[in-house]
Amino acid sequence: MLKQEIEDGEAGLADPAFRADVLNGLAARPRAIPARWFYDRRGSELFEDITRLPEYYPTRTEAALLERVSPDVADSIGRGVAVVEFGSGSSAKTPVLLRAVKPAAYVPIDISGEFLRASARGIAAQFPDIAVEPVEGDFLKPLKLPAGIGGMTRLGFFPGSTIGNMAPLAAVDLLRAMRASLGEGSALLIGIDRIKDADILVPAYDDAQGVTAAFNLNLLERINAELDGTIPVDAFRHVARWNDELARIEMHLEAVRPVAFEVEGRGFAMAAGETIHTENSHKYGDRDARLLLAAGGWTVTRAWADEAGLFGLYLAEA
Ligand code: AVJ
Repeated sequence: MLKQEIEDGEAGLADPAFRADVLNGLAARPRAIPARWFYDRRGSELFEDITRLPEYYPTRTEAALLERVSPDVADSIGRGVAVVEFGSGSSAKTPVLLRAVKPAAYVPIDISGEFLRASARGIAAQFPDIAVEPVEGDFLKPLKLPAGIGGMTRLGFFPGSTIGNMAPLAAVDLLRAMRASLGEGSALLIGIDRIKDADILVPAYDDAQGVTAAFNLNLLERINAELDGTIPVDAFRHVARWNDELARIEMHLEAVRPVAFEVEGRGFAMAAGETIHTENSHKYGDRDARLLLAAGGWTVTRAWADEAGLFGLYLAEA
């Protein structure tokens, strides 16, 4: 069976991990479903649209920053490098780094094999001198890297402030897993979104065009399609709020009226105003970011931010 059929739910066979996360998450108090399940085909398209929104500053700020500092990264790291990208997706930010660093090898890692192979082919065509060796796998666990990059200096690349999706405990686990995968003496280039005024943060996650709302609500559509759900999507609204104590943007789906529905034959009821917590996006000040990296076994050697101080890029060594 094709993987995409499973993802689309056309074959009526749901991913067991999705099923477990949704059923457990809806039964839990507070109700919560992990953010990784946003990214079905439609969700990935909507996220691409989010990155182009006027209110969503992270993607364009990081891209401009990367453009500016890639030559400095190249100087720091030297030659004979293997760039290892964690959760490479479409590898959209990679060419800027590869052009500056001129690595001998590029190892994109992603759980979505289909996406991974397509973007690996694109990079290989664009950079004929770089050996492209994709690894299909879950980067949350230590991974065995291709034997071919054995003698090279490893430069891990983790852009997009994806680390912000994880609570600090999980973020530290991930940084340690990356250290275990890359090995001592390796480097990591990581993008981390900064704490800033709620007037900038909240609109970035609750845009005027309603794209982020559609992205959040699409999770309910996905549950209906893949898990035999009867959720009336119009009974929910998108909520983005800044949790100052925990320094994170939270996204929730709030029931606007009392609602009852089934998922995989199990019944659920929610009162008006009750929410399903769907995402955390943690933000880190400069010292918070350094402490997080240190807890994960990484010492910062260079750090950069855009002029407005919206977004940070860190080069660290294991
Ligand atoms: C992909 C996790 C970095 O937290 O900013 C964007 C996801 N969610 N708008 C983020 C997201 C809503 C994004 N990350």
